[in-house]
Amino acid sequence: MTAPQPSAGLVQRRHLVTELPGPRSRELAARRAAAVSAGVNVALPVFIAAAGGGVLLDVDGNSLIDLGSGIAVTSVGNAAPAVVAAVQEQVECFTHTCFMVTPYEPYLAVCEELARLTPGGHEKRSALFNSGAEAVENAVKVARHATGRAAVVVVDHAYHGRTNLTMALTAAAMPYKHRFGPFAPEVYRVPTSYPLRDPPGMSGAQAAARALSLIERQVGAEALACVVIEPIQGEGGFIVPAPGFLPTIAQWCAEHGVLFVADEIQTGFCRTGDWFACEHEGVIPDLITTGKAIAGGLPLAALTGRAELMDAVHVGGLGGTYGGNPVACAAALASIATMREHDLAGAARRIEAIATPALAALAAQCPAVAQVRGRGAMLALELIEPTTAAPDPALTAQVAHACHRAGVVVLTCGSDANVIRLLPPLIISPDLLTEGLDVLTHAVLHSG
Ligand code: PLZ
Repeated sequence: MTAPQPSAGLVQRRHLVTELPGPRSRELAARRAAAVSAGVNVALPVFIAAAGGGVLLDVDGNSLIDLGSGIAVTSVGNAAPAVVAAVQEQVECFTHTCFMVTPYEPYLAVCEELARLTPGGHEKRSALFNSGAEAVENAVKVARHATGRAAVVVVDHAYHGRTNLTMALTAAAMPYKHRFGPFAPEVYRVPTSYPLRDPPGMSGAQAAARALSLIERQVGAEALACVVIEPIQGEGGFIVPAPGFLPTIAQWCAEHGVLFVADEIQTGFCRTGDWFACEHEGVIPDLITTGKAIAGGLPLAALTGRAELMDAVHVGGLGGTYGGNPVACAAALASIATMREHDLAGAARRIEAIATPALAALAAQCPAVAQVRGRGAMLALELIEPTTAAPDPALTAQVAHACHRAGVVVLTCGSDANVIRLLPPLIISPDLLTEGLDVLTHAVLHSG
């Protein structure tokens, strides 16, 4: 399978012409401080002028390797030619009508694709939104409406968004919840499966039993509308649950009339080597939220679910001014076509095949690397202080900064901010990926 061509004109290489951030970026950072809320953080204060394929070109002329995809969004590449063409074509026809006022076909076509691509052969319906958080909120609305129950269960290290309800679903106080309460009620949190930190040998089924016994004792199935869960946890640390954890939870949900909601906003659309991460263990969610990579960089998110649940909602109960904007839908159709035509799930598996041995070799040399984990092109290193095994957020920040200074964009994550995560565009060339991994390896070996 050939990779799609990155956008014309941007050479796919790392090339630094100034220190990072360069003078022009520093000027803009000063303007930023005077105009943008300090509450909006920036990982790397390098201002971007253009981007294409797997590189970011900054305002000083530096070309950086992108191993973050704008947090798992530009999986088809940045400014992917097919997305750019579809957006241009749509934007010249019309930019907005509001689907709730006068509808248009691209919205339908996206919902048809979601019905085809998401796990399970059952009849499905979708609704489109602007952001992942909005999709998750609507999943809870539908689950409560369809079941007539109020309680929602989430797990440790969960991340589901920054709106009031999704803050309640999100685990970490810092930075997401600190002094932003009170939070929505009827949200209950149980332990997840975290193989590195669970008792040695704990199976997925045992971790699920630990969670389910708490749910049964402290919530009760008859009060519970849904369990909301990321099949591989994103912001919380790229935590891959032990095999059996997700199927056991899903099975219990099915037996108790509780809806299993998969939040695949970060894992979905080929990132983990399948269209959706749930497929890896054959789990079929009742409701699934998607976003990020669905539209190749335009804001779009979706809630897809069993037809009888999604259609149970009263007419007018779901919606929003911009949800399923026609330009974002055109971008989504082009992104999905690109993923299908170029087998980007296979591309994610090939990225794993290149990156995992390199990261494992690094771990073998460096006792601070407690674990290499992830699946497909969603890979991570958890860093610890080797003598105490305590999480090492300071080392993690140093490693990320060293990569950034060298022109490689990596992100961090984890409830303890001690995980380096890799989310390269799925169309990244093997050479660029290998160069990025070399820079990361050097940064880990020379930090601390
Ligand atoms: N669910 C699983 O990963 C967004 C958040 C970045 P929105 N993750 C990146 C930040 O610090 O705000 C995310 C996710 C999962 C929901 C969301 C929320 O998606 O599009 O950011 O609202």
